[in-house]
Amino acid sequence: MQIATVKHALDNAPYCGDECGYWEYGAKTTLCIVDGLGHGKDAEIAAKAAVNYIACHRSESLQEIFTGCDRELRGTRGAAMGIAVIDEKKGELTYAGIGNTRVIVENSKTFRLDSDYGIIGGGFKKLIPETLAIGKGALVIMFTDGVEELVDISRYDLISGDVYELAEKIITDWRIERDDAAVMVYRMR
Ligand SMILES: [Mn+2]
Repeated sequence: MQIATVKHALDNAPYCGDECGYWEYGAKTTLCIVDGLGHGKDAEIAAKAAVNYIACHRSESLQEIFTGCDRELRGTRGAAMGIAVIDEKKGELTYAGIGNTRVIVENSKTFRLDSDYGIIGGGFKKLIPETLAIGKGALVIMFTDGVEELVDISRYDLISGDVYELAEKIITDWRIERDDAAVMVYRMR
């Protein structure tokens, strides 16, 4: 697999409230993107706590991870969070999210998957993971609301372009000037 993450803090601040994480183990890869509410140091504390929690609990189900992370982040600013689990052997991606982090899956067709309402650290009512079949060369692009929701990726070289260059282009062309921003791009081998 290829993977790239790019972050941009509002006003080039030393803290960034957006955070990404990824872990590969066997044929499975877990990707996460987290947006600590607002921006600045307290947003960064919440986002890092969420990524640390996922790192320690990634073998659990998405339901368990989201429930546990929600508990873990009580007392912080709270966060929006999206997690994609990719099983390369089965050719399957399962996504769940709470709040306004976003995911686009490009696999000859373009899919935008939905997140559910709520705040990690502030509670959520329901979490409905979605599973998609994906194949060789599939792209998964996850981003926070510091990037335009309707980002048009059709203008980029999605087949053979470098994932880091693609992440850079997306954040450069579609970043919103009033928030932190983060983009993660994954390409299946
Ligand atoms: Mn944000």
